[in-house]
Amino acid sequence: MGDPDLGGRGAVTLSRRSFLGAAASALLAPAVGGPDAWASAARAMRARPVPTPAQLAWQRDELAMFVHFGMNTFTDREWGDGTESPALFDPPRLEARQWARAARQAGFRAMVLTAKHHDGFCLWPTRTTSHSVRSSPWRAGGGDVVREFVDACRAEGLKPGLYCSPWDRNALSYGDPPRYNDLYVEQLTELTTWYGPIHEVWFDGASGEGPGGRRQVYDWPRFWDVVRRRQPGAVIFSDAGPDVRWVGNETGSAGDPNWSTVDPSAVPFPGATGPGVIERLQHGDREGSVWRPGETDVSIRPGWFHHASEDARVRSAGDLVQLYFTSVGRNSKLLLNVPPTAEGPLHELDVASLREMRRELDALFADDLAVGARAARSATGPRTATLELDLGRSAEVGVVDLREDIAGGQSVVRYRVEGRDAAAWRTLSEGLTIGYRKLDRFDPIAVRAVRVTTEDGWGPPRPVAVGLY
Ligand code: FUL
Repeated sequence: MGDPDLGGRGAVTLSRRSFLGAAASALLAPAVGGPDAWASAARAMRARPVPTPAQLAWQRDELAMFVHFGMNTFTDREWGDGTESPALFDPPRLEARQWARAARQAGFRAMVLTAKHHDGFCLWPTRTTSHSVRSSPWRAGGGDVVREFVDACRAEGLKPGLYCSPWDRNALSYGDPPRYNDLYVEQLTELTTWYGPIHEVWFDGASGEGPGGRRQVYDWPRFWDVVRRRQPGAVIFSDAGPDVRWVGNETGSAGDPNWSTVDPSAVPFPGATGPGVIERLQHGDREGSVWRPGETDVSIRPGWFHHASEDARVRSAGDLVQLYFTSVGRNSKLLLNVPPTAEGPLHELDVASLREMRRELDALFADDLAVGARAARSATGPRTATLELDLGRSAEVGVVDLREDIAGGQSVVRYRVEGRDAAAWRTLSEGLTIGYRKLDRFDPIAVRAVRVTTEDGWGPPRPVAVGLY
């Protein structure tokens, strides 16, 4: 669907702060403080949507690795047409543990594998079709990539997720809605029952015609119901959620602002088009009645699958860091695709970029200047507040890291960050909404004090944790 562009990453700083504990140095809270103020703030938020535990865990993971691997890896294509011979699938050195190790070492916490792409070739020994690894020469037809993938994820402490394309260019029943939907439900059932806990199920919005131009009408409620019943702890991704929404492009850039709340009627089903759809996916809806945070999927290369011809076009670490800022740093989660080669492993160039991205992010977020700062907070109105941080010395700041405790919902509607060295306050950054995390980058400037103002919010001001780098 798209053309890659910017990028992001991130996970390390998450554990460095807790909202109610250490963040005392940097909490923007009701001035009158105390349990009463907190309770009334919580009451005011109660009517607003909040994340489920699965959505919350999904967001806090910050980084997931997308793994596009399958028939296209061997045919050097992006979209197969379903006529490919299973004989082509034969990676000589497939080692899913290498994928997972590279992901973990780069700070990723989850992975999503294309168990089936649009060409219909199944990476697991499904009972629904012979168009699968079972008919391939790989491991003499006895292999199961999905099994090796989930085992590798778990061995490296990562959460496995699966993508199973609804669009299937191999299935003869595609375009005969009840028949194909039955087949697809069976495939989903296998994937969600054979492999233990799956944390995300990814429903792609791409779709085309079946044999003779027939159109397939998907039974989305039925598909989602299979996942809900078999994997109640998983989040379901699609343009229309229901748990996590597509962010509207594949360039690695979430909207700014980006609300995790949506109006569910704006994008009623995956693949819905029309005026305003992309805009809604990008930005969510400040007044939205449903919690459906955006996931930013983008590839480390121009294509989703590995092509040797693109080996010189792997994103640089700097690019990946930028992607982190435009996804995680805009209240989204980054799903970064890193495609294995036809040999089996990830390409060394991709792994090197990931490693360097991790190093740069660790260095960037190593020293939080807000830790130990003297904090003074005051509520300035029913929905406004300020937090002033006195750093006690002059320090160069180039990144402001703001976070709301989204377990209670997304509250801040408008904020401003100002800094002062000797002279008057000057604006460092400003924005509309914060959410899980908002990262603002600007030319580094020397400051002794920083002031964060919530200029508007839903109900009484709630805490905002501040990091300065
Ligand atoms: C798109 C697909 O058509 C691409 O091949 C890729 O899988 C991407 C993540 O989603 O809709």
